[in-house]
Formats: sequence, structure tokens, C-alpha cells
Amino acid sequence: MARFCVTGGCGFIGSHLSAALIARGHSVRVLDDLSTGSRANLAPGAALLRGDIADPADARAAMDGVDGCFHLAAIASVERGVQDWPGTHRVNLSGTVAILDAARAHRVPVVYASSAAVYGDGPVLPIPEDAPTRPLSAYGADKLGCEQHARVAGAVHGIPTLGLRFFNVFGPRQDPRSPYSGVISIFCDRLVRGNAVEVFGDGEQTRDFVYVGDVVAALLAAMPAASTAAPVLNLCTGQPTSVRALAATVAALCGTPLTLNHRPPRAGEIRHSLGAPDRAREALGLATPTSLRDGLAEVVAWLKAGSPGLAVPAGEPSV
Ligand code: NAD
Ligand code: UD2
Repeated sequence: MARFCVTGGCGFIGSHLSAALIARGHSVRVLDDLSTGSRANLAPGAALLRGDIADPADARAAMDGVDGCFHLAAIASVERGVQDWPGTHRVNLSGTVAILDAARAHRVPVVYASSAAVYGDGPVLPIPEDAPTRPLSAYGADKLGCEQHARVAGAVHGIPTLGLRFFNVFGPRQDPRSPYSGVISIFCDRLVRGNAVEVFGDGEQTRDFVYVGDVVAALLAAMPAASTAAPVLNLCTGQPTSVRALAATVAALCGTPLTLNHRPPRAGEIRHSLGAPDRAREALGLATPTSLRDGLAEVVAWLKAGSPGLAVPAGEPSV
């Protein structure tokens, strides 16, 4: 049994990871400020340290005596980075440096969440890890900064790390009510209740949707692969899905007639985002990813069960 720190463990991905670690007999300390996460998401058996990753004292307290850290806490929204550039930078980059600094004394390995946002509009599809990184947002620039500091952590301080560039992650516990919610959580929430969905632009834009269970499997496999060479890997499926096809699949699963309301395209929208999954599959020994349909069925079942884990059940007005 090992002891792990999970930053952001009250959030969408961190709560699934914490539960998986506990199920494997490990002990988990969560560092979370509950800004977008919820206490209801805390995995039974995990200890919660309510604090700020960017506060060096909180970071040190969370890392004290652990065998490894999964660093997932972030302000995980491109739009928030547009509105509050310095505030999101403090959390997304300075917070990561504070966690790496807290890992220094005992060279605690750190597996951390990067993002496909580091690529910007990729010139090649599917995007391999060695494609040029040209982030188009503060969020993407800070995630790229995390990767650079991870390299410094290895080269200068001997801290093993591994970064995973998540593409579009989906699954139960992804909150559908925020304006920054992922398209899958929004579509499932609306179609389960028989409502129309909004499509930005023509709906032919595509994304690489990766199921949260596969993300957890990759995070678990990444910890022993962390090294001072600071590897960075894509976490994706290599399967493109258009927004229109997604809507049709969710509607069929829900048994709801589909009404699409078209809206103007989002400003600065990436047309196609598709990752090359082979390196991560090989390096981490990952299994065939969950099919989109099976993952969507899990989301729909979670919503029909009243969306346990969300502070306010999906479908109710947010405050
Ligand atoms: P989330 O918002 O559900 O979880 C983030 C958690 O971090 C929340 O519980 C929040 O309360 C916590 N947090 C935020 N600021 C904090 C701070 N200053 N100190 C302590 N805790 C803080 O987001 P998620 O979707 O679970 O994302 C997890 C990670 O994966 C993030 O690093 C995100 O950038 C990355 N990522 C996610 C996606 C996706 O599709 N969901 C895609 C690319 C990258
Ligand atoms: C994802 C990440 C974002 C950042 C970005 C980097 C999520 C939730 N967001 O943004 O954090 O990493 O990638 O490039 O993973 N759409 C609709 N109707 C809706 C909602 C969305 O048509 O009601 C479309 C949207 O215009 C886009 C697609 O669905 O084409 C996916 O949208 P998203 O917000 O889920 O994710 P994305 O890829 O814009």
C-alpha cells in the first residue's frame, strides 16, 4: 500500500482517480480548495485537506510523507483564462511550481495533467507529441509552462514526472451546468430531459473524446513511468467524432427525438482536434479505449440516477 496526494481530488477526474486508488488499497490525501470541485465528490476513505495549491505551505502539507502525487488541480477552463489572466496563471502555473517545489525534498514523483490546448490549431492530424506547440490561450500556455517546469524539476532537482496531455475527457460527475461545461455533459443533460441542444457552427467540427475511466487507467500506469526525463504523452483515442454525430448518438441512447438549434460558431474555435494515441498506449501499456457509446451510456445512467456527487443535481437551476 502506498500513500498518494491527489490535487483536485474533489473535481471530475480527480474524484474518479481517488476512488480507484482507494479501491487498490492505497491511502489518499486530497488537496482541493473546492472552487469548482465538491465535497460530495470526495472518495469515501480519502482525507481532504482544504487548501490552495499555489500556497507553498498548503502544498507542503499535502505532500508531506506521500509516495507520489497526482497533480490535477487547475482552473480547467479556457474562457476563465481569458477573463482572469493573472488569476488563472497563479493557479495553473505557479500552483504547479509550488507542487513541484514541495516534491523536492524527497523527490516525490509527480504525474500531472497537461492538455491538448498546448498544441493550438495542430497543423497535422492526428497530432503526435512532437508536433509544434503553439497554444492559443492562457490556459494552454500555462499547461505548456507546467511541462517546461517539469523538465526543470527533473534536470535540476531530480524529481521524476510524467505529463499527460488530455484531449476532451468525459464521463459521470462532469458538471453540465457551468457555461464552461464539456459538450457531452451538456448534450446528455439536455437530451435525458427531452430538450433541444445547441450546436455552435455547422456541427461538423470534430473532437477526440476520451472516457474518464481510461484517463484513470492511464494516470495509474503513469506513476511508475514517471522519470527525470519528464516524458509527456497524449491521452486520446485517435477517433474523431463530429458534434452533429455526437448529438445523434446521445439522442438515440436517450430515446429522445433530436432537435438541433444552430448558433454562430464560437470565436477562436479549433475546427478539428484529434490526437495520436500510439506512444501512450505503448509506453503505459494501455488497453483499447472505451467506445464512445459505452462511455455515453455511463453518463446517461448517472444523470438518470440523479447525478450523485454533484453539489446540486444536474437539471436543477444553478445558483
Ligand atoms: P475540475 O474543475 O472538475 O477539477 C479541478 C479541481 O481542482 C476542482 O476540484 C477544484 O476545486 C480544484 N482546484 C482548482 N483550483 C485549485 C487551487 N488553487 N487549489 C486547490 N484546488 C484547486 O476539472 P477536471 O476536468 O477534473 O480537470 C482535471 C485536470 O485535467 C485539470 O488540470 C485540467 O486542466 C485537466 N484537463 C481536463 C480536461 C477535460 O476535458 N476535463 C482536458 C484537458 C485537461
Ligand atoms: C476543450 C476543453 C478546454 C480546452 C480546449 C483546448 C473541455 C470541456 N474543454 O474545449 O478546456 O482544453 O479543449 O482546445 O474539454 N459545442 C456545441 N454545443 C454546446 C457545447 C459545445 O456545439 O452546447 C461544441 C463546441 O463549439 C466545440 C465542441 O462542441 O466545437 C466541443 O466543445 P467543448 O466545450 O466540450 O470543448 P472544446 O474542445 O471547445
